Amino acid sequence: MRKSGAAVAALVLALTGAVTSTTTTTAQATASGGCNSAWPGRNGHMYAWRDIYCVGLLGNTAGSDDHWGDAYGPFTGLDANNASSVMNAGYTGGRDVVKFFFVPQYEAASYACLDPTEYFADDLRDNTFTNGALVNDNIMAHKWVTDGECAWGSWIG
Ligand SMILES: [Ca+2]
Ligand SMILES: [Ca+2]
Ligand SMILES: [Ca+2]
Repeated sequence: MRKSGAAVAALVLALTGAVTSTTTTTAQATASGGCNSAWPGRNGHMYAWRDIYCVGLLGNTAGSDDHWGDAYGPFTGLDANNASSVMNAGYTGGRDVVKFFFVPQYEAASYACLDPTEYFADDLRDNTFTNGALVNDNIMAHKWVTDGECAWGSWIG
């Protein structure tokens, strides 16, 4: 489906010419460009935004926070169950993976991991925790870990 859709799109572009082609390219660049423009360079921090494409910063930190809905740490109150895009600008090596949790207190059965080489997950609506729940609007804690603390199917992007 995807390939035939792309072929149709290419045909439409070919038929309608350069004006349509330019418009389409600009729209796509804006959509994915949100997180690309937000990239700070490696600074040891993780980031979370309320909306997809890194819009509406909820917070950023070099540390971990075991409860995004409490009154303490870098993420508080309504930050819980709100993030729709996240970024890992951590320095590579050691505990360089951000592990996100479905419930507070780093509960082991339900998490998702973001590798520093992935840079960011600009739309969490197509990502799930290891318990199958959607990551979007469901993150309640995060912790810096080594990649050995993340199972094969737990990586998001
Ligand atoms: Ca907190
Ligand atoms: Ca959200
Ligand atoms: Ca995604």
